[in-house]
Amino acid sequence: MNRTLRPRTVRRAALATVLTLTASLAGVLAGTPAQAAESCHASGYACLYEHNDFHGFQDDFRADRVLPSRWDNKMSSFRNRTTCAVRLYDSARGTGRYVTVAAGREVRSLGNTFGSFWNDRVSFLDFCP
Ligand SMILES: [Ca+2]
Repeated sequence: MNRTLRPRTVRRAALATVLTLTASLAGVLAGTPAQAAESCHASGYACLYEHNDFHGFQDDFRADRVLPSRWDNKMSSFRNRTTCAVRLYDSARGTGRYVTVAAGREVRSLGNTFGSFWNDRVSFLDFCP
């Protein structure tokens, strides 16, 4: 081997290593938080899902509200990424029956957790009741 080629060879090897590590790191960063692929914000929001196990349509809200028509009586799972409890009401007026999801908790199936009544039932969100 010619000594003058060695540094270049070493640099190439080092560059290849850096590129490999960068690609690996990018893969890790892209793959680590499952949330990254979702529309749900990491914190400060309540995340609604159309189906159980956080599947289907999803959206996030962070203030008391009547759910828009696309969400009215449609939600099946829920993540509370706020620092407050969130009450989920059947009534769009935010009165009557409700269930409460504590701060930081998630519910994979409203129907399984709170009873089948609560699947596709929620019409109003009440933050920090
Ligand atoms: Ca309802």
